[in-house]
Amino acid sequence: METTLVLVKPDGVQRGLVGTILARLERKGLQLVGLKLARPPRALLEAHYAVHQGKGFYESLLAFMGSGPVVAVAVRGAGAIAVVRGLMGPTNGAEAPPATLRGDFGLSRSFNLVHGSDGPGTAAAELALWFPEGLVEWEWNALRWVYDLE
Ligand code: IDP
Ligand code: MG
Repeated sequence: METTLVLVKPDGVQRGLVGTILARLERKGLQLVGLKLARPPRALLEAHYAVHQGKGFYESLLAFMGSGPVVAVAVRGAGAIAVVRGLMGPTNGAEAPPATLRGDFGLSRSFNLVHGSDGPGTAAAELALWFPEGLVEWEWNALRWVYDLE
């Protein structure tokens, strides 16, 4: 099982899409193992987006991400990193296909509602950044209906 970080960005919180986004994750068959509403400090956002430092959109990205609360979600499942990226759709909402979160709810490249870790290394690093207290471990009884366990 993989665990990955999802953020509902400030635009998603402002637009009242937190429940919709959480519902998509849950309905897909991902287990929630971390969930919080947070107002991220600048230092956290700098660490989270270190890979984009120096790019033209970096400062506006940090300003946007610090403009209001975000919802941090840790989800677990088989191939969860790629599954979440698929549910999100590509970066630009105008290009994201229907039935993806970005495709269904936005038209912007900057304000694109969700973040999802892009690989095992970034998932581990981002989970440690956003959930330094650790995740919530629990026995998930729906597992046998979502996966082929044999
Ligand atoms: P991703 O979120 O789909 O992984 P990244 O390339 O990692 O996309 O970019 C991180 C975030 O930075 C994007 O989700 C978006 O909010 C913002 N961003 C990326 N590219 C641009 C751009 O060209 N203009 C403005 N904002 C951008
Ligand atoms: Mg990215």
